[in-house]
Amino acid sequence: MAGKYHLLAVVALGAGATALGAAVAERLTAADQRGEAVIKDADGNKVGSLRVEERDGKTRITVTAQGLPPGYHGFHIHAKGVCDPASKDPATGSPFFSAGPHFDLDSHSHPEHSGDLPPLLVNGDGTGSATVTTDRFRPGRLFDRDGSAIIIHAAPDNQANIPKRYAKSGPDAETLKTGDSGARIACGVITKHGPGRA
Ligand SMILES: [Cu+2]
Repeated sequence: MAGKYHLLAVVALGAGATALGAAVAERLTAADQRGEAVIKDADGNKVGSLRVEERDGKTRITVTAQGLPPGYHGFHIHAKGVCDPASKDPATGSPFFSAGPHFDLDSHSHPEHSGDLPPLLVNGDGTGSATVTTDRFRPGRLFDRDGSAIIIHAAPDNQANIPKRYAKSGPDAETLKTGDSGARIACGVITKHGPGRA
């Protein structure tokens, strides 16, 4: 009889451990699907923050910014999680060249890159905020080996919308890469939201 109870206890303990393991795995998975970034300008001043999370099977991106020039700014996720203001684009001199091209899970053109987002509108007082949902990637895809970064550009993003009356052959290669958003004025490395920081 005693042996039977012992066996039951072991089975119950085993089930408990499995449930605990599943709960931990679930939490880690949820954490894998959340990211955040502190956005800084080329002088190292904090100009914003970003949150990335999974919501209803889509990716929700929330940004708040301050201290930026008013107007529309190209706003994209770029392919590498390196925000080095001293890394200059050899063609344009723009800082944060280190963040690489637009984040893309395939080989799309602008504005179909996975990381292409609506432009960020900055108000007269230098603040801006937006919440965007996208189904072009899951948050976990941002945490590949070389990471990813959010970039705010100096100029509006033309979304490669170049009417035929301006360019008979359509947008050129540069426009299809960048949307002519100009220099990179702010950058934030997107890091995984750590477990226990929920
Ligand atoms: Cu960009």
